[in-house]
Amino acid sequence: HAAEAHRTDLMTITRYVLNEQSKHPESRGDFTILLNHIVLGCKFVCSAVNKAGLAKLIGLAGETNVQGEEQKKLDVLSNEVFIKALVSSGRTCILVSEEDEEATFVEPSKRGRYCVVFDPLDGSSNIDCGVSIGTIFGIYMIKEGGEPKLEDVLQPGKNMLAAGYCMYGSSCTLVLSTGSGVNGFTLDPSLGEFILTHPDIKIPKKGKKYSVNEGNAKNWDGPTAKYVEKCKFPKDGSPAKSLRYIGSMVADVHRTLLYGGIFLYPADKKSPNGKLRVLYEVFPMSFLMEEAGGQAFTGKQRALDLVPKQIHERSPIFLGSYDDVEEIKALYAAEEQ
Ligand code: P6P
Repeated sequence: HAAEAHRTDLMTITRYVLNEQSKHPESRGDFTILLNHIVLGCKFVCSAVNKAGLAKLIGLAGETNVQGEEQKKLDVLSNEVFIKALVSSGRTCILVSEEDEEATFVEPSKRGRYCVVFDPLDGSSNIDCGVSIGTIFGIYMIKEGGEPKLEDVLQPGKNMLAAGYCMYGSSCTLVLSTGSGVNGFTLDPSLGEFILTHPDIKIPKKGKKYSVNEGNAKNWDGPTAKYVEKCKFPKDGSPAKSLRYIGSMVADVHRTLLYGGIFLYPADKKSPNGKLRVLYEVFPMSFLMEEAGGQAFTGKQRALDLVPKQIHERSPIFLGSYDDVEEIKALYAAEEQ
């Protein structure tokens, strides 16, 4: 009967969030409404990504985004969808998107207490070859009442109330944490609902895979070079780690979360702060890793302790299995001495 009950007692993401809300009797349901609008955005992008090949949505839009990268039509579409969904929720006051140079301050009549930072379609350079891509998001509460200010989105990642990603691949999987563990939901297209498929995800304490762009090896600093060398030629006779690198952060992080191991985007001589963006790549993934029992390190400090100064600033990042990140922390600490 348990299996039967499981099949008929569908735990959807909406029910899950409502359950979480019921733990906070004082809450007015705003957070639930906000998350429902994020979920709506993910469903729309999932459908657009799946049709992209057919609908000729791929291919360059001819514009370039603030990062100076060729903007593909799906980028433009996804960004617009999320901005509109978040504003229409009536629960947000500041939005930061990877696609927009400036933060969006929501008009007063539609304002709420939450700030959302997001990358609407991370890894989009992989769209044309069918590699999994994804939406990454993080949610802050505005610091104090009154006029929303840029400082409200320049908070350390540890102040996030929730973070998650939606991966558009062979299936559409939304991984979410609201601060009490990590849960994975898979879209059932026939229902149009995200169903709980990965309850209470915990990352293995140690993994057998490392994930880094080896093409940057000539520019790595000492500790990173030493760590990768150790992965390939372990001194203690343990087996070498396997290299798995997709080049799409959501896909690389999702595999690391489920199978264990470590994902690295280090600083290098060309880019002293690495490549990944603090607010909407490093923080949400670090939040999830810590909630799943892993950890996230910048080379200098715990990633979630970082206080950003600009909304598009970058940071090196090492995240994944607790013991694996511990090893690279020790190499950076030794470098300090
Ligand atoms: P590289 C994709 O463009 C992205 O922003 C992340 O999704 C991914 O982890 C990283 O860049 C890949 O960068 O330099 O290895 O191609």
